[in-house]
Amino acid sequence: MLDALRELETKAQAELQSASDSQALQGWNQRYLGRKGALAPFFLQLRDLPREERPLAGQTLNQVKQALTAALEERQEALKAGERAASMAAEAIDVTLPGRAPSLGRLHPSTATLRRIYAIFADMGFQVYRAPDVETDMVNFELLNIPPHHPARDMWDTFYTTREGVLLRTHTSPGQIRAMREYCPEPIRVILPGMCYRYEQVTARSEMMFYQVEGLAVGKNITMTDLKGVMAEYASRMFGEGRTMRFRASHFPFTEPSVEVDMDCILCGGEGCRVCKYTGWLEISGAGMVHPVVLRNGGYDPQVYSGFAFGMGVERPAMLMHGVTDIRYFFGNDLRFLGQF
Ligand code: FA5
Repeated sequence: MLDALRELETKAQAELQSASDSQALQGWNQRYLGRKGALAPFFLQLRDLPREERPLAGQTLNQVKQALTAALEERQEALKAGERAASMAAEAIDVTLPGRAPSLGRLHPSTATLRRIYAIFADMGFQVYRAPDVETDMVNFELLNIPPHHPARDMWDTFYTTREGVLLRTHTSPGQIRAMREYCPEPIRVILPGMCYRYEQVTARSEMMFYQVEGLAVGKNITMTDLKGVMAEYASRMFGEGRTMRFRASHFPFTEPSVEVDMDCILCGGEGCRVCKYTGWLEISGAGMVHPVVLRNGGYDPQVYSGFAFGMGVERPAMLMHGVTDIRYFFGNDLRFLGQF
C-alpha cells in the first residue's frame, strides 16, 4: 500500500505541474482529493490492514494528502500570479505618453468687457445694482415717460410673455426706477449691467440680445458737467488716455436734455476711417439729465434733486477693441471665435 501511495503521489504531482488553468486544477482536485478521487480508496483499505501496519500507513496517507493539498494551493497561487502578470502586461499604461490636455474655459468677451467697465466705474464710486431681465411694461416704458402709443416704443420693440404687460426689457433704463425706489431719498451712484432684448432686424451691428451698462447718479446739485467728467474718465480708462469727447444733442423720453456721447475714433485718432465712417467720431453712449417725471416716479422731488443717466452697449465697444466685424459672433456659440479671447 505504501508503494502504491508513493506512486500515486508522484503521478499526481507531475499532473499538477502540467495543469495550466483553473479548470484543469479543479479536475485534478476531483481526480485525486475528491470524495471519489484516487486517495479515497486508500482510506477504506486502512481498515483491512493488520493492526500493527495501520499507524504507519495512516500517517503516510495523511502526509500524502497534506502534501497534495499544499501542492494544489501552491499551484493555484502560481497560476493566479501568472494571470495577474499577463493582464498587467496586456493592459499596461505607458505613463511616459503625453496626457490629453483638458480644454480650459475662459471668460466670454462680453463678460470680460463688463468686468473692465465695472472696475472703471468702481474707482469712481459706482456700485453695481442688479435689475431683472423680465420687466413690466410699466417699468420698462411708462415710468420712463414712454406712455402707450409713444413713437419711441417703435425702436424699442421687444418680446412679450403670455402674461399681459410682462416683457423682456429693451434696455437697462427700467433699473433706474427700481434703484431710485429702493434708495430714495438717499443719493445714488450705481451702474446697472445686464442683458437687453429687441425685436429687430439682426445685422452685423445689431443683435436681438446684447448687454448694456446703465449709469445713474442722483443727488443735490448734480449737473451736466458731472456727466461729462464721468464719461471722459470712462473713455480714457477704457480706450486710452487723452480722449476727446463730444456731446451731441439727442432725444430720449427719460432724459432732458439728452445727448449722444462721442469720442474721437480710436483707430484713426479723428482723421476719418472706415470704422468711424469717415466722421472721426465713435458713439459710446446715450445719456442726459434724468427727466423730472422720471425722478418723481422714482420718489425724488425734482425741485430738490437732480441726476444724470447714461446707457451704453457692451458688445459694440468690445468689437472696436478686438477688431470684431460682426456682432453675431458674440452669441453664436462658436468656439473658434470664443477661443480667441
Ligand atoms: C437706450 O437703450 C437708452 N436706454 C440709453 C440711455 C440710457 C439714454 C440712459 C439716456 C439715459 P439705445 O437704444 O441707443 O439707447 O441703446 C444704447 C446702446 O445699446 C447703443 O449705443 C448700443 O451700443 C447698444 N445697442 C442698442 N441696440 C443694440 C442692438 N440691437 N445690438 C447691439 N447693441 C445694441
